[in-house]
Amino acid sequence: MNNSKWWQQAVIYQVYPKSFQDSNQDGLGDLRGIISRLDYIKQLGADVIWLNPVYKTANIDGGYDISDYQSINPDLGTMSDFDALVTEAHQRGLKIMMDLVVNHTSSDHDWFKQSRSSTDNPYRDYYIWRDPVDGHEPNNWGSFFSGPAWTYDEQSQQYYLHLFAKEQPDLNWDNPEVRKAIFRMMNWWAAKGIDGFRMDVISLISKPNNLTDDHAGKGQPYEDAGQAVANGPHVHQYLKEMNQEVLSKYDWITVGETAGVTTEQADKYANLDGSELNMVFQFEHVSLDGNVNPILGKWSDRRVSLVDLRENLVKWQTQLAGKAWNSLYWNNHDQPRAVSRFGDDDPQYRDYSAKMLGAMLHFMQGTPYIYQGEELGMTNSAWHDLSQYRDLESLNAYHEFVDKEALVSPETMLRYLQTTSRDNARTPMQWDNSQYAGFSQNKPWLPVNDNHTEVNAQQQLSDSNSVFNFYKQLIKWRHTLPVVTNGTFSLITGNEKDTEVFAYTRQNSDQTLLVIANFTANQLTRHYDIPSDHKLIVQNYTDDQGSTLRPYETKVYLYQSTAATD
Ligand code: TEU
Repeated sequence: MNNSKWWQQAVIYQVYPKSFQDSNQDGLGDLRGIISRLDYIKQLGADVIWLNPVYKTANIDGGYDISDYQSINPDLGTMSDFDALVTEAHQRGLKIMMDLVVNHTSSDHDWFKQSRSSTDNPYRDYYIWRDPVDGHEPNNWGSFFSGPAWTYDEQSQQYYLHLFAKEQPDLNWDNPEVRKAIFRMMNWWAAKGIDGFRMDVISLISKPNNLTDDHAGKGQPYEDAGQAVANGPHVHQYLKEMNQEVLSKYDWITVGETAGVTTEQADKYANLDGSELNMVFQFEHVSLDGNVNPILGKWSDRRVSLVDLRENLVKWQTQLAGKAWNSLYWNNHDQPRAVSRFGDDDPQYRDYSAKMLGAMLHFMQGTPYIYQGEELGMTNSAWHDLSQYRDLESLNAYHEFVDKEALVSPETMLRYLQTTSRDNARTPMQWDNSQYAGFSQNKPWLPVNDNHTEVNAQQQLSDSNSVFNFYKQLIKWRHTLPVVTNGTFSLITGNEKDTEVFAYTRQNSDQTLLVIANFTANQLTRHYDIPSDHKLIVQNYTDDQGSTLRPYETKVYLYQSTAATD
């Protein structure tokens, strides 16, 4: 018996619409393109599609700068295409989760145009305006996308706050009218039949009471405002209000993108009592390789050690157990490709390590996310030229650290972009080995990865040993074995110090899973107690060599819990 909620047993497939499938041959992915690939997502076995923003946008930040919440970006299609997508998805038993971006709007949104038009406009208080202090910005906060988090408006002689680009002004959630307008908009989408929301930077919506200087320690030129703003004084009040006004009315999936959240805070955002959201989507395990230099922040080419990675993952597994719910992911549209970052994208090990990472993640507790192309083992783009990049975060960082401040050499920064840029994940989906990978017949907006001739869906669908078919199995096990959802997580005794292998169990009163993952290209020997009545349900080599673990080998054993506890 599995008493879990549907979204605890579900697997999410994330679609970045601009890079998934082009149907009208303009080099940009679109909604009709997604419709044409629904059977592929269904074949994989995922339950929910998370769509990155599809709304009207000024297109400064990949659609995260919305100029109208209730219309569709014409580059992607029309509202009737969107309705068709929902209908076609539902016909196949797939759900649609939209992106909700309400920490900020685009500066092209009508609310902001009104707001900046004069200090007494009724929309003035929809955003966060402050007088200059000594002729400068009101405080020392920096934008996540470089430079100050404040921009001066000549006409009204005040600064407005933008934690991201200056074209992404922050909404003032302390204004009840703002909250009402957002909740109204969410209910409007509900009436269109969507199945939930992933909420962009929702942990940042409630700003500290007095917007005083931050002392995070980054130093010059502007401080990282993330910690100062995350989990602000009213965030839980506002989410409870959202829950009452909107979420509680629907059987939705609701995911809070919660940068800067701790496990204690997660108990509030994603408490199993259902008072706020279903689950958090947090960043700790994907932040461990950054911050080598606080000024450079995420920009580095360091690899995280298995010991640090495991310690973090285990913390989230054990501290949320029975209280709150977490998302499981290796990559998304903001993060480098999983196999390049945590595995080995050398053709010799690419498939083995992609499968190993998949198994390791999918048997943990939480709701797993597969980012488009991960199920094929798609890799980072490995570009050598700045002109190939489009992402504003990457371009701004290059200009700040190389051109303006001369902190790093062009070669070093290009290497950091190769490992860390968001564009690594945004290259077009690799459907086949044709010139533009079956994504489009015309030159795509971002270059296709050269390795699409080897790494593509067409090849993998016909190969029973492919990464795609391995992921399909992982999803099938989650759907059939309750222990994957509800089992207690435990690290194998002694594993916390192992620098090469991650080994854990999941156990409920009926069954136990033992998951073993070799994180290295070395052949290793490890002895684990495995009852004789076991079944080997998942493996990425064709035979079982007992205590010998080959490069990136992963094995998942299933056995009766009674045998394990004897
Ligand atoms: O990202 C939030 C966020 O925390 C980013 O700063 C993230 O850490 C960074 O992009 C990683 O390099 C969300 C969206 O996922 C992202 O695409 C948007 O650009 C951002 O919010 C602003 O809406």
